[in-house]
This record gives sequence, structure tokens and C-alpha cells, in this order.
Amino acid sequence: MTKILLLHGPNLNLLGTREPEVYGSTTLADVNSRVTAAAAQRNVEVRAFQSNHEGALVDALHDARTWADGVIFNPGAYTHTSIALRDAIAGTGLAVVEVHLSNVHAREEFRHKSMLAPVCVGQISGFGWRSYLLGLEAILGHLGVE
Ligand code: CA2
Repeated sequence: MTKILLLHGPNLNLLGTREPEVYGSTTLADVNSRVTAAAAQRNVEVRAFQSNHEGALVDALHDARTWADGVIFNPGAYTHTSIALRDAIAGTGLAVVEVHLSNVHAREEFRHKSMLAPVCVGQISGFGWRSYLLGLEAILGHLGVE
């Protein structure tokens, strides 16, 4: 069975509670259950994890190397700053799709640069919670799962 890590970075635990005009009103629990349900229809298992701590996200990627076939990752603000997460993705060799709720390229200039995108399979940005469903489709396509 194909297994996917659904990984969420800092502040995404607040999803659905603040700034709905930017990030929508869907909660993180809703996102996780929607992606899990869509994956289950394809006989794919999803394990979700969120942390506000960079090192914990690095640890999650290292651990995923032992069980996951691919990763859907919203790194939050660490997208724009984290060499440690970039090195973790490159170092594990995991197939990672970077996803964002908002269109980072239509926002402040500091959000235009992703430290992680060059070591990811690709980036999906701007479709709200559906970015994660598109991320699922993208990672399964990359893995050759029908
Ligand atoms: O658009 C995205 O998904 C982001 O990864 C979200 C990050 C931001 O720093 C990135 O540039 C783009 C911020 C996540 C904050 O999430 C919140 C959700 C609800 C309320 C407050 C924050």
C-alpha cells in the first residue's frame, strides 16, 4: 500500500480560526480528513503531522524515510527561510510536493522565494484547502500510482 506523509508547518494549527480571508475557514482537521478520504479511495494511506518547530519537522522527514513513499508538505513560513528543511528533503531523497493555501507569488516579495522548491518535485500554491488535494494528485502521479 502506498503511504503518504501529510506534513504541516508552523501556525497551520490555527487554520480556520484566524485570517479566513487569506487562508479560508477550513480547519486543519478538515484538511487532514479530506485528504485522507480522497487517498483512501485510491487505497493510499495518509499519516498527518503538524509542528510549529523546525527541528520536529526535520525529524518527521527523517522518520518518513523509513515508511513513506512521498510527502505533501506545507512548510508555512519556513518555506522562505529554512536551509535545515531543504537539507532534510535533499538528504533523505524523499519525493516531496510543496503546497500552499495562498498564492505566495501574489503576496509580499519575501514569500516569493522558496528555499525548498528546488529540492521538491513541484509546488502548488493558491487554491486554498484544495491545494492539498492537488498535492495528493501530484505526488501520486509522480509515484506512478493510478
Ligand atoms: O499559504 C500558505 O499555505 C503558507 O504556507 C502559509 C504560511 C505563510 O507563512 C506562507 O508564506 C504561505 C502561514 C501559515 C499561517 O497559518 C495561519 C492560519 C490561520 C490563521 C493564522 C495563520
